[in-house]
Amino acid sequence: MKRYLLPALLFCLAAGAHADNPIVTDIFTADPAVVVDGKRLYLYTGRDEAKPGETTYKMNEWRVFSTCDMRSWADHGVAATVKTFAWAKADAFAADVVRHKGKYYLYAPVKHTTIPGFAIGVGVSDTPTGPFRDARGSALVTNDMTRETPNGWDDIDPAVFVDDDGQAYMYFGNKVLKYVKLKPNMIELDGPIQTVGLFNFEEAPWLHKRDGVYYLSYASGLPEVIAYATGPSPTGPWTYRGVIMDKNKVTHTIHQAFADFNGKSYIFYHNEMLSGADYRRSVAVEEFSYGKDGAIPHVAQTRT
Ligand code: FUB
Repeated sequence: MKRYLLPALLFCLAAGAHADNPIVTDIFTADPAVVVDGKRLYLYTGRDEAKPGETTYKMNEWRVFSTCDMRSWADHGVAATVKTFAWAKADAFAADVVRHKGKYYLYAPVKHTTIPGFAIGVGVSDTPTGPFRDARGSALVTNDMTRETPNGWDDIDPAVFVDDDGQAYMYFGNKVLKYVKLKPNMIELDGPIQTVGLFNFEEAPWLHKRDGVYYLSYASGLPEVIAYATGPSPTGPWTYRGVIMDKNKVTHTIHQAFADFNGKSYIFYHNEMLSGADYRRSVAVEEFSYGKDGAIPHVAQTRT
């Protein structure tokens, strides 16, 4: 049965396990991030606008969708664009959204107009669907050329985790994983940027906590697989736990996010199933169960 994608009508069909992949079929979506807020799960994605045959990312905006049953999805449209940040010029790469004290914060990597490479901006909104406005008027993290990677992608893929004590941490990076504490206002750094040694880290960090265990998942290698490590705190030390999902058939990236929702556990990711092309990706989701020891099992992609 096909999932229903509705223009922001917030009602639910019968509850049930998730149905078809990919979640969105009228545009190409990539880089999922999720927020569970009350009875709804909000899915944030980038949008791939590359034309057939193009071999670079064309990404200008972030979109938002929501569901109450993992079956019927509402399309809330554009949450933010590159133009949300007056200091940015291009490349709406993988963003993350967190809810904190009744507000929603979007952490977004974009190319800076004057500083080479990527920078990370923060948007804020009173609602999960946005639109988000620039919370600072300047980038939260800008490129420090002393730690720049050759492709200028050193500061991409922010993922923000707020621990039970209210302390927020932002993880980000390409090839080298970094993290930094955020101040309680969520829009300023609190202390120095630290680096983390993590086995075969490529990009797309995601931090979640379950039963007192911190799970740090990430895209590993190139083509990417989804791998993870666990630790006793948001800053580790991290123990490598293995591969969760194998590489895609065509798309060299995979970019995961996790959520527990309505008593079930889900992993979101992207692949090429709608287009067959690397730069025209689609977000998909799989349900899984943690092992008795808390391990995340190997998860296969479903293609129907
Ligand atoms: O979508 C552009 C980039 O590709 C993201 O920032 C990475 O995570 C990879 O998915």
